[in-house]
Amino acid sequence: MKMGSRTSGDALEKTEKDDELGITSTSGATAADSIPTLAFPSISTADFQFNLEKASDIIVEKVEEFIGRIGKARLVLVDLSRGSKILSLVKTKAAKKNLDSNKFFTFVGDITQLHSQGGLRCNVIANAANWRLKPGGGGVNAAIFKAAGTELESATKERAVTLTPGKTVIVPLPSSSPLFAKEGVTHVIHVLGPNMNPQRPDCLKDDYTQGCRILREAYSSLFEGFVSIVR
Ligand code: AR6
Repeated sequence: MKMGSRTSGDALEKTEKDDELGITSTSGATAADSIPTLAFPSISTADFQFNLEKASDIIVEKVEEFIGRIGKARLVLVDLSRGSKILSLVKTKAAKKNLDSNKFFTFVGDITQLHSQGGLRCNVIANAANWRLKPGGGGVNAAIFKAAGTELESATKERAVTLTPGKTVIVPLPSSSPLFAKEGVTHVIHVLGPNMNPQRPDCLKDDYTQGCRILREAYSSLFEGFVSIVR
């Protein structure tokens, strides 16, 4: 199989160097490069230990709710490994609902290197943040702050200093940030999801009524934020 080509059994997943429109300009840029795209990790499902079945239901439900409002733009759920359980659950559930795979798909790669390593240009990326909006802590938060340099930290501080679960903050990335220069990321949207991990602040102690409500709120706010950027 040619790398990056779509396969029928894998219709909702794209891989490296995917040139889905098949149009390449003389500069090497593809038409897909200019499509506004939000890449987002699965909020709360690793360090925050949120149930994967429930999270995948919510991701698909929220994508379905917003897909009609994003025009030509795209939503892409990203995870690091091919064996990602959350990607496979979401892919299966999205296919069952016949969600348009040009507008929503899953992608295996590092969210901080989607363009340089994966050939997928995403102008907006989401971060699974912590409540203090600080670098470090592991997971995707540590990776994004590291890749974006100190520019993201200062730009974040100008917008907010803390976040409550279910809320987001949109941070325009200065063009001096390496993530802007190398990857073409113009905005980072920090999202604080519900926490089910007793070792982390605000643990919901297995209260999935609250947890699901907060995760829904988080995705609504994330997708609203993206809509406001692309509008
Ligand atoms: N690229 C793409 N996906 C990633 C990357 C990456 N570089 N790194 C991790 N993931 P997590 P949470 C996936 O734990 O559960 C932090 O310490 C990962 O496989 O980053 O919301 C913060 O400071 C998983 O699918 O976020 C918070 O305190 C998804 O990203 C806390 O963790 C989210 O995993 C937030 O926990």
